[in-house]
Amino acid sequence: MKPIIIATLALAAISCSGNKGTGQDNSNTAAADSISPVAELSQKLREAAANGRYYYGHHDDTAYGHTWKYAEGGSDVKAVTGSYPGLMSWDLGMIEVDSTRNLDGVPFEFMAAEMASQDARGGINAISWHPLNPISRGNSWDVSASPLKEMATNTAVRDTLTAWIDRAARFVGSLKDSDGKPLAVIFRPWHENSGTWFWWGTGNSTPQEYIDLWKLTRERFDAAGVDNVLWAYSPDKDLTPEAYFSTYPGDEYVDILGTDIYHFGDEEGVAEYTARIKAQLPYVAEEAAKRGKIAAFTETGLEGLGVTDWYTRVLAPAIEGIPVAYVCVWRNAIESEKPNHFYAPYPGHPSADDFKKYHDANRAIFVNP
Ligand code: BMA
Repeated sequence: MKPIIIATLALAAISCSGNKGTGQDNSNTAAADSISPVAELSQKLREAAANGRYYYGHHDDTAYGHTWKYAEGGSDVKAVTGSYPGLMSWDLGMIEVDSTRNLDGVPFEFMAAEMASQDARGGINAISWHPLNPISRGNSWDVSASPLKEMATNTAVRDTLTAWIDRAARFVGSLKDSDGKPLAVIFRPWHENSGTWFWWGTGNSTPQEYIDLWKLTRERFDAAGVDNVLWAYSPDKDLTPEAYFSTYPGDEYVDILGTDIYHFGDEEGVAEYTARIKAQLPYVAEEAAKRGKIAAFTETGLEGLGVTDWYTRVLAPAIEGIPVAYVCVWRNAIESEKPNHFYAPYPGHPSADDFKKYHDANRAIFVNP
């Protein structure tokens, strides 16, 4: 149940890429062997933010891209920049029903292997979860039933959720690095709960019901002995600090304070997106610092990158000076399935040159192949 708090940090002695690989930030690795994997992960994130840098993240980066699926060495980010993202994000949706593949078709076995590879190159892995609705069995966006309103009184709902959380815990707890040692990851369940679109979100649960879900999740992971996790809390945009913290499970349950804010509407949406970031991310970072936590921009992006210099002209200036440890954009779906659903450029896209500049500016952390 204890959050990871590192009281004193020997920042200079700890490398962003630990002792695991050939990431761009390799420096001194002497301290890395003596601490637990999760403490090492915490230190990597803290050191990045303390140095004015952050891990660049991309969801499902090596699973598929705009024009390919499961190709050895495949990554749209690498194809454009020469580097893998410093952070890779993955999703557990469908693990709750023992599926071998997640909701976007990614085999869990593949995912586990890719996480080990990402770790070996000095990178980081973060995991979200879009589970089914435990009452309707529709997807995460199915709000026709509100399980959290029933969790306290309906034992069937509670038992289902508990079993589902246990399956997630089993997978997360089983993750190993390339040496067979426990692999530390960021786990970000029940995200964007301030929005109304998920069954665990606003309108489908009270703040207390949501907090109880978090507590149940932590209790089950802890009971299963899963200790390779940094826990990330990530409500959505347009929140006052009071609203942000109204569903906060508590410092003893959370290691990373995050937020999800997307850019909508290409050029005409630039000002609104920037304003949303500047209204929320600074207080998230300040509160994280006060509480001894890590701050992160847990999800963002502009679908389809209709602003071709989005990375250097919109994202980079918007987050300048805000000490977040990572910034993660969402997935590049395969063109034949969702043609405009991509958040990182692919080779030949008009924003590819700008993304290379963003990579070369050396603020965002990528890792070498
Ligand atoms: C959404 C979209 C969906 C996807 C879901 C979970 O934002 O990308 O296509 O199924 O995330 O990854």
